[in-house]
Amino acid sequence: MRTQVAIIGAGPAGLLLGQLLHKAGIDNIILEQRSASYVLGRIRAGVLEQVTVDLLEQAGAAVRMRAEGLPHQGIELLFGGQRHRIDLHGLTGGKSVVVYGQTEVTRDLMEVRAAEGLTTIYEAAQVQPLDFDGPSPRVRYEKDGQVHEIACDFIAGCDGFHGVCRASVPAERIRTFEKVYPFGWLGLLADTPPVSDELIYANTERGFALCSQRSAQRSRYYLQVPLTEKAQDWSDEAFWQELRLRLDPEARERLVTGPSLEKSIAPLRSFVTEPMRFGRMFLAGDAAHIVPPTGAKGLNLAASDVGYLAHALAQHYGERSDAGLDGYSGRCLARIWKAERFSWWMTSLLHRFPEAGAFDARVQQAELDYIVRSQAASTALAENYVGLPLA
Ligand code: RFL
Ligand code: PHB
Repeated sequence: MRTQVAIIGAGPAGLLLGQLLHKAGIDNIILEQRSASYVLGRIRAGVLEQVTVDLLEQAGAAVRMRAEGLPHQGIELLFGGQRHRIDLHGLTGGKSVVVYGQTEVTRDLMEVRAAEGLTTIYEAAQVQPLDFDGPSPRVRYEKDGQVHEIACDFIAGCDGFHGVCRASVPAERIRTFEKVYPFGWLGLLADTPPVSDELIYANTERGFALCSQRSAQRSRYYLQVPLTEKAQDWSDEAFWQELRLRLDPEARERLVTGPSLEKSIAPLRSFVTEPMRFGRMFLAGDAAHIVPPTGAKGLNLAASDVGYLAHALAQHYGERSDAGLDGYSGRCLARIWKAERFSWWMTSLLHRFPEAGAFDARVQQAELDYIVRSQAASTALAENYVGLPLA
């Protein structure tokens, strides 16, 4: 088998890249180790920046998002028992975000890919990128007990944090930066109306909480928990009780509870790989970087990486210029580090850190109070939250 670009991983990065390349007339094959239904079962991100929305439009995968996505013009910060609105729209000259689940983005991309008749090989085992330093890279994999190889011009490593692409690079050619946080997020999805029209980010003495949503009838909530906790030890009732304790009285009153559709714990981590190109292999999305979810940036960074990569590959094939490919790492990393900074900052601002003392708690409260009272400070939060422009 031969293709121009072999894409490893059918998460949002791989699927969006495949579609953007197809629109540019570049053929590609996606290899995914899991089944399509497994990929769709992972409940993750919920907030899309305008840059991501635009790329989904460009990919021809935005019809349902336009109809069902919920535009949000503000978020609420809850601290000291009170909620304060950050007017994203007003502070950024009219920008907003769209609340639309990663599951739905993935489903839409899978559907357009299938409708175009493009090849995705699910349940591919032992996937291995080979010879990416030379002119003729290959990807080897096993399917139904048989070994296959795909010859290609380029490999796109869109295989997430635990993928094989980054792991295939010799250690001396890669530099990583990492920060692990001493807590995780316990998430719960339920078919109940959201407690508020807008997302609530809560800093409380009992820890962080986030009230998010997927639709007018489906809510997504998160609680900061110690890393020692296990999702199966949390009954739905225990989750709702703890959430109530982290809300303000009005929200507590309005909270509608119900049986969970999903409950899981995600650890929080900041992680960056430099560079993101190794010969003819390019890393994109969580394969190259991780942010803690507090800034809602992970999926959006995956989208902007593949936006840059698709553009660079189109330049390579269309204009015979490698300027975009040569500049890929630098261009991505400039944007990634700003999102890393914002996500780390939002995490530090809103969570309880086990080692923090009374002084740190007062400083955190003072910073929150400053943010909601100062137009300059709330503008800085708003412009990062809606997403910095593409360079
Ligand atoms: P993914 O989604 O992990 O997809 C990688 C795919 O590669 C496959 N794979 C392999 N395939 C073949 N061979 C191998 N050896 C392979 N190894 C792995 C995997 O099976 C998988 O299908 O990475 P991608 O595409 O880069 O997408 C990144 C996003 O999924 C991630 O950044 C976001 O979900 C992060 N995130 C959020 N991002 C936002 O922008 N806004 C949010 O509101 C937001 N909330 C979140 C989040 C992540 C969370 N968790 C659980 C980590 C909330 C949570 C709780
Ligand atoms: C979500 O809805 O899953 C979500 C929303 C905002 C975040 C993180 C996750 O910051």
